[in-house]
This record gives sequence, structure tokens and C-alpha cells, in this order.
Amino acid sequence: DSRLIIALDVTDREEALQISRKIGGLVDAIKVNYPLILSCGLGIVPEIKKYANVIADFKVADIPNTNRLICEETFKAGADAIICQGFVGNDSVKACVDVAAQFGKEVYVVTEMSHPGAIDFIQKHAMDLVDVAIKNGASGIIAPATRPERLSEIKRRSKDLKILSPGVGAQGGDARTTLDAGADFIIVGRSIYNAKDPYQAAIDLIGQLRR
Ligand code: BMP
Repeated sequence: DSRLIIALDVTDREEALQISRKIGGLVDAIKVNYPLILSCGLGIVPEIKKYANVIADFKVADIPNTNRLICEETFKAGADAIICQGFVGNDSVKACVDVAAQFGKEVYVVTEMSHPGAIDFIQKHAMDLVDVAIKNGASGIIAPATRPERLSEIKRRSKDLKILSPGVGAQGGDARTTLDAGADFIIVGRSIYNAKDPYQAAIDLIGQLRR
């Protein structure tokens, strides 16, 4: 229970498996995204699963039927959870949650994103997106480590939903501050996989989370 999730956004298969082997036992989950899957294929999911739970960050954002098909393929490949967008609406999110329930898996809904451009559009609807996650039975949400004050507001709105928070390290967020603001887990990519010693970088982050 480290409260750390690695974002494995590398594109080299050997590197991905080597990092997974080294730090899979330290982290709560390994998050995979398009860079890795487009380069290595969905078949890398079961290989990574040998080392840790896998969260498929596919930010699914389509009509309900297409969302359903995407989720089925993702869970069949062995992913333990999938991330979807909430802005496409209740029916599309519900389609993901329904498939997850069939497979005994989890869905996380993106609320406010962590990058600067999130304030252009998505921030205006962040609280509605939290409500979409609650209403449709998602397991949790994604909320920004780069804006701790917004994270706290989102936490108040989301009550007991799990909060996974990206933006620590390369995007400027701080690990401990993010937990204090209400996150249950932090998601960290570059600060771990680009470190000279990814294992030590993960250990250091876990130390900060336990402080
Ligand atoms: P990094 O620590 O290298 O910035 O990686 C963050 C990871 O979290 C990336 O995989 C990114 O796609 C994802 N992410 C994010 O940074 N902000 C969000 O709001 C939602 C995300 O999924």
C-alpha cells in the first residue's frame, strides 16, 4: 500500500518490462497509456500484470456502444481498471461501468486535468464531472496534483470516491502536498522512468508519501 502508481509512458518493450520487473513490487499499480500500447500492442498488458495491477489509461471518450467494445477488449486483455472521460456524458460512462461490473473490474473518470490547458474548458465542468462519476458508479476519479486547492474542492465534492492524482514531479506537483489535499494515490511517470535509478526514485517518492 505505497499510494504510488507509475505511469509507464515508455515506448520500448524491453525497457517497459525491465522497469515493471524492478518496481512492480513497490507500486500499487502500473498505468499504461497510448504511447506504450501503440508501440507494443495490448499484449503487453498480461506481461506487465505479472508484476503489478494494470490501469489502462485509454481516456475512453466515445458513444456508449464503442465505449463498451473498447472496455471489453481492455478487460479481456487483463487490465484491472480503465480510465474514461466524463465529458461525453452519463450514458457513455455508464457503458464503461457496466462492462467493468461484468468483469469485476474498475472504472476511473477524468475530472479536471493537470495540464495548463485544462483551465480553457474542462475546469469549468470539473464538479459536474465528479457528479457523473458518482452517479454512474465509478470507483474513482482522476484529479490534478498541479492544483492542490482545486484538488481539495474536488475531494469535498467526490466524498468517498478514490482519487488518483497525476502531475507530481515533471508537471510541478509535490507528492506530500497532493496527499494532504485529498488524493489517495499519486500517479508519477517521468520522474520515475527517466530517473537514473527508477527503483530509487520510487523509493524516494514513497518516503515522501509516508512522511
Ligand atoms: P508525468 O508524471 O510524466 O507527467 O506523467 C503523468 C501521466 O498521467 C501521463 O501518463 C499522463 O498522460 C497522465 N495524466 C496527466 O498527466 N494528467 C491528467 O490530468 C490525466 C492523466 O491521465
